[in-house]
Amino acid sequence: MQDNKKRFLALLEEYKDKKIVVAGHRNADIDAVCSAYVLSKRFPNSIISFPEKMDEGGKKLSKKLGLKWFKLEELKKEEFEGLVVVDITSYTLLEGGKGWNVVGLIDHHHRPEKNKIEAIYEIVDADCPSTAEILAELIGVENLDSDDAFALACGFISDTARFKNGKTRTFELLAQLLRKAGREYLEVLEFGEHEPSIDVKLKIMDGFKRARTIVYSGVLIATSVCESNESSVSSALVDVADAAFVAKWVADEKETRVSSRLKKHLDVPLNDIMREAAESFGGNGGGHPKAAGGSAKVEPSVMLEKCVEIFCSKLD
Ligand SMILES: [Mn+2]
Repeated sequence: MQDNKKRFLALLEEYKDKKIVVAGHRNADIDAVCSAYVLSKRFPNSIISFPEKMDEGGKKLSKKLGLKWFKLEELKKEEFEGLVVVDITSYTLLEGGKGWNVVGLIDHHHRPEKNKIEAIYEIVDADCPSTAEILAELIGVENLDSDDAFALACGFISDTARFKNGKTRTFELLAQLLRKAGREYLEVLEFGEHEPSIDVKLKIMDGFKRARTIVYSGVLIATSVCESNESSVSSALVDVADAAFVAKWVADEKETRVSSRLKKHLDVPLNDIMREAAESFGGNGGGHPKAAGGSAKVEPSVMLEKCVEIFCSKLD
């Protein structure tokens, strides 16, 4: 963290007054939104940008914060000194970021081999449950205003999946953030954990109906195929199963995307499994040990079979 702090201060020092863009990943989630919001306030001449659209939780929080953002595809990189990216480590979820001068990267994902975003100041802590927590630590809760503290607390709740993971430090910082925000936990929970719409809930129920199960070595694995909301289906399935792999066919790209989740008691790194599965078909994969994803240009059933095969091989 010390080195990260040094790099963060150097980034601030060099770019504080420059015209920069703070950007998060495609389908920006609560952690990406709160991180971009709080970081952008440290750079008074910055604007916030995301590629395409946000996810539902990200949308709700950004509305609450009154966050203004631009589509990355619509910005002209020549008009800015550079890009600072948050909550993202590879270009897979930031295609439009290619060719930009990336001056900073603040993130909590494992650095991938392929498609890696390289920045002048790289501030990465793959052991940290959220980018929000990295920022709370780097900026210091005492230097945040109540809106910043509220926003980051939402990121803590969201990226720990309501504290399914987290460290002692996570809880210490969260208590400080709540105090600083002047809010009760339940008020923050409303924005930190987005209640899915009926539509999404129906998709989740559908995912359960189509689920197939495998018991291997005492571990219950569930797979399913859905038309959308694969990460919500995957998260819901793993409330019951020990591991879930949910595939979606993306017709435009002629590829399968898989979202996977793992129960806390299992110590098999899903990000490695997803990377291996996707790369075996020439695709990309990665993420976190308990929540990961991957995509490759093969049929959903083929990709799911590969994920399960690799997963089971790690259980032996
Ligand atoms: Mn995150």
